[in-house]
Amino acid sequence: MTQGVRGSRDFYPEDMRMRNWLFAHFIDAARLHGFEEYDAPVLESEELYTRKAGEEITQQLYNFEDKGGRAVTLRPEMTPSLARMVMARAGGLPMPIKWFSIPQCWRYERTQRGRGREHYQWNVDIWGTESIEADVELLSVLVNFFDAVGLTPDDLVIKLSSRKVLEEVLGSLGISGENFAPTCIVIDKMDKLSADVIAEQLTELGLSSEAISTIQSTLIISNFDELRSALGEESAAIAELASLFAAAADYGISDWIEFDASIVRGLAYYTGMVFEVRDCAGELRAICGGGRYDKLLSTLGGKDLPATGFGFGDMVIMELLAEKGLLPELVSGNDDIVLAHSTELRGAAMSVASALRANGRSVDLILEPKKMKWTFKHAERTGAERLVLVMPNEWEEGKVRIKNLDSGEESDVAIGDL
Ligand code: 4HU
Repeated sequence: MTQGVRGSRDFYPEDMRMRNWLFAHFIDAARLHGFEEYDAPVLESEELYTRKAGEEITQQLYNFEDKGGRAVTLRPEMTPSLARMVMARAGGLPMPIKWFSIPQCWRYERTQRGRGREHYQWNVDIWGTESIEADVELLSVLVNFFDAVGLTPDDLVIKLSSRKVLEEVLGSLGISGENFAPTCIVIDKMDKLSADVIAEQLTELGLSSEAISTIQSTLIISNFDELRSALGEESAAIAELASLFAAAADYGISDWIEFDASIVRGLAYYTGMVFEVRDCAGELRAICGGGRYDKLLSTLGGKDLPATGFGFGDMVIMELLAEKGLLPELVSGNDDIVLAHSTELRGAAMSVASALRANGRSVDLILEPKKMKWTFKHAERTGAERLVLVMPNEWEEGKVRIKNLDSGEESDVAIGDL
């Protein structure tokens, strides 16, 4: 028996209806904020992801050698492809750019099996502006999406901080430069690994026990005023976060957002705002995450451009929506089902179907002899609006019998009036 590739999913029509429903909401929220869609190949050069900070995403590449000996990989995330596209047109793109995409991304994890190895990840990014308004615009896109699918601040929280918080704390301890990103990657794993293991990994990065305890006492701050006392009024991180919260208030989305110093995210390239969305019950993994990454292009050999964005996977959100009873009942929703009463009328049924289709109706023409009973069941199952019956006496008068499946009303309609 032929099986699909391990960890990959098939989408049957009922799955595809649900996926398209979700993606339509992704697309709507982005379009409502003036974002344009882009795409890139799922296969990329492995070197696009050679970052040495110890990120999970670069340790789990679904990579291989192609027939020309090139090291390639299925993309694990979209941001480097986007960076490559922006860099290739550097100077030629009118900034800022606001782009979104819903790429399939792949991972090949070395640890447990039976876990998903692909997902679709809605990506929304703004390039070319350092303004905090761009970061808040992204949060507005998210809130707009959550609103549209029926989620509220009782269900979800956007936990937010800035990498500059940790940068300032570590800077005051004399830690800066190349150890910063690896330190963030370790800190991101704090809710998965024990305090001992975290301390061990931070020690390996050269942090003193004093530094480690300072980090720990900073990360438990979940109140912005407390952070302000800890970092002081002169802090650039404080100024940035204060203007972010002020902008969020103007957007009317403050109820969704909570400061949390423990948010650092597990990607090496973040430089400013970082956030993730968690379910309030605390049962699920992060629903989405993102942040500002102003220095990514120089790591790829280009000239830096400020950028901010988020990635939003299709799996955890579907779990949450199912749990909250917010998934719709979807049917194929054809407009008309056309049935020939007998074999002699099959040609007539084809011409009726063509006439309806020419008028923009979606028509499911029954392709082989079927009983009325089967056809009614089929109509109900597929959620059709009308049943169009091609019957001998009516056809002779140039008419078809149309039954409205909602109201049960029946009428004979002239072919010319279809
Ligand atoms: C990730 C990347 C690619 C595929 C999957 Br499933 N997950 C990281 O969350």
